[in-house]
Amino acid sequence: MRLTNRRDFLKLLLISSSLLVLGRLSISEMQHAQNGLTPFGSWYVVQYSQIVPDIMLNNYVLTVDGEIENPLKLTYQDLLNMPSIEVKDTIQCVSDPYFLRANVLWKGIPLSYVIDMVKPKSNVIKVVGYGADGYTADLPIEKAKEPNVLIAYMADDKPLPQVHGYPVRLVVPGWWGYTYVKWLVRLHFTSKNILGYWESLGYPDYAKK
Ligand SMILES: Nc1nc2c(c(=O)[nH]1)N[C@H]1C(S)=C(S)[C@@H](COP(=O)(O)O)O[C@H]1N2
Ligand SMILES: [Mo]
Repeated sequence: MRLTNRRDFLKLLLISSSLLVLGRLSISEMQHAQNGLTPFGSWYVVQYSQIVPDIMLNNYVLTVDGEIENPLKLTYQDLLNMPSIEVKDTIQCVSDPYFLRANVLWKGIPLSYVIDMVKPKSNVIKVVGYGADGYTADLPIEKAKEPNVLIAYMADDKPLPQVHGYPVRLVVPGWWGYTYVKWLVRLHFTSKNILGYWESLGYPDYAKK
């Protein structure tokens, strides 16, 4: 009698712990429903400060400066007029890559297109992205030139949600989320080994997942 109870108790334990595991799986399955995309607007949010910039499209300017031949100030409309591509990608935060992740169909301008326009000097080694919240992340110039690295303004065919960087963010497929600068307002080309916010705190500068 006692033994049976104990067995039942163990069974119960086993069942409840497997339910816990199922519970964990079903969250991630929910996230990866429909074309493998995370339901729009339900992705994780990570930001280093409390500030969520509220950028008006009329005021938006992307400054492209540094050691380049043709510095630029691009309006939102300028960006819309440039050739765009779509890239399906998984954005993942380095601090909890299993849960802090989302599958997104991004649309934007290949960063390489803007690099060709501005003509970096031959000694440039990095592009530093600045967010309107003061955040920064750096990319080695070779990574920045890869064809699927985007200056993105759409996610799943809709404008970016405000918390995810509206109106414009970087998208760096294959690299950790901290390189995906939200509320992107400046791209700075440099021959110096500048480190971004998380890179300067010890996260890999070569942020390949
Ligand atoms: N401007 C800005 N961009 C940022 C951050 C930030 O704090 N400020 N956090 C980065 C980090 S650590 C991650 S994981 C992703 C999270 O993007 P999401 O909130 O759209 O999921 O944004 C990155 N881009
Ligand atoms: Mo992150």
